[in-house]
Amino acid sequence: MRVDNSSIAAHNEKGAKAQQQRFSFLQDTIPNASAIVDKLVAFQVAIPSWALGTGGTRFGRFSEGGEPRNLEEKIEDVGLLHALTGSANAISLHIPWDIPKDAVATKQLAASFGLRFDAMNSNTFQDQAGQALSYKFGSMQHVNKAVRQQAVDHNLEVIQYGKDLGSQSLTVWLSDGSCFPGQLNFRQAFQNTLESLQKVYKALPEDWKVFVEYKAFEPNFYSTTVGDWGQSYLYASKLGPKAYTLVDLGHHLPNANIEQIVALLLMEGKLGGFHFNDSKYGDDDLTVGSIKPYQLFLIFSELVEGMDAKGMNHTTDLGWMIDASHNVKDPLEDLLQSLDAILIAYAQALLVDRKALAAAQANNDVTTCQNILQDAFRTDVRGLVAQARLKAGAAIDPIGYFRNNSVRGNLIKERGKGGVATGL
Ligand code: PSV
Ligand code: MN
Repeated sequence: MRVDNSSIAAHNEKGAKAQQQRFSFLQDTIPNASAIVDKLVAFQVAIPSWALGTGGTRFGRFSEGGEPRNLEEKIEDVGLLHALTGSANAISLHIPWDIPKDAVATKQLAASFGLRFDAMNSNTFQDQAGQALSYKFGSMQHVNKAVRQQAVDHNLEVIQYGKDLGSQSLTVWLSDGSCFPGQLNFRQAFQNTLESLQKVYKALPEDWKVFVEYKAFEPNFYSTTVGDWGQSYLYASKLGPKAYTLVDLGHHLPNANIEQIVALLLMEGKLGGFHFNDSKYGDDDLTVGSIKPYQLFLIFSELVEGMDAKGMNHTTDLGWMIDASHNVKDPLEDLLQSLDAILIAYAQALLVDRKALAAAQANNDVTTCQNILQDAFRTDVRGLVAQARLKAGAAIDPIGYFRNNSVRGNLIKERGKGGVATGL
């Protein structure tokens, strides 16, 4: 299903007057409102191919209907998100869930929606049908060299798929670890993993990056071999300049100060990419900004400050991606909400008066420091985000469009009620 421009124009016409009033108020109250809108227009977030169907838990899965049945339909869905928001111009594939049968045609289809291929994701956390050796006791950390080599070979294959599609990065998330004390020799597991990653790193094309994603626990519950940012940073440093740490917001122990982690990784030039989501308890994969919006803002505040300090391009110098799952919401509506939350937090971070904050910090004026951040956070920037969408030719109110135009209903008509998209 393709969204035609005229239906977006009709939608925007209805909301135009209210938006104009909202934006002109913001222009009066925020000195750099138009410059912020331009930054919002430029900002793009990749959508994971595995988040387009309804997620589930080990207890059950409740399909929304009209889920994409193949890679082509997943690309269509991301095209739809991009048409409605103007801020989702890439798709990130997980192999082997989404192997392109014909890379040229797949690339062409994506391009017809204005999409490119973001990071490629390997999967050595599940056994596949016909696979020679099992990952039950890990992949790159495994005590058996042949299993480690199988995991390396899989990653090389993923790089090849990515090269064919024009991707320029590989994300490696390993579920490797142990469930009980004594099960693993930690140093050996680390060294095996490092050696395996080094083989993958060697095969990386010149203009590619590899992101080493960490996660505190699950599916292993005693130790994880890439368990936190320190371990990821160790691997990334030992691997070389094309290796970076990837921060998935849900992969920390409760109450971790993610904004501080981000600030330091950025300072060291080792922050590579992001997986946005939100959580209450663990790796809940909830809608971005739905539980801890202030934390999301604080993270963006560090990102903006840290990237500006290094003269980095906000849009292109880090890999931005959503990694969420939806048990009780329409996946497309959920992704629209996530994209909105990301842009809101980014816009608020752009509002922070950096000079005043630095001065207050230098004076140990704690009250003013807090007020400066909270002033920005408490500013209603939704009119700026809507203005950016309008400027990009997208919908002022994407969820309003989605509902008024019965998008899910049309997808169900087209694809059927019972389909279940591949993924977790
Ligand atoms: C693991 O929990 C993770 O965050 C990794 O990024 C995986 O690739 C993805 O989720 C799989 O669902
Ligand atoms: Mn992730």
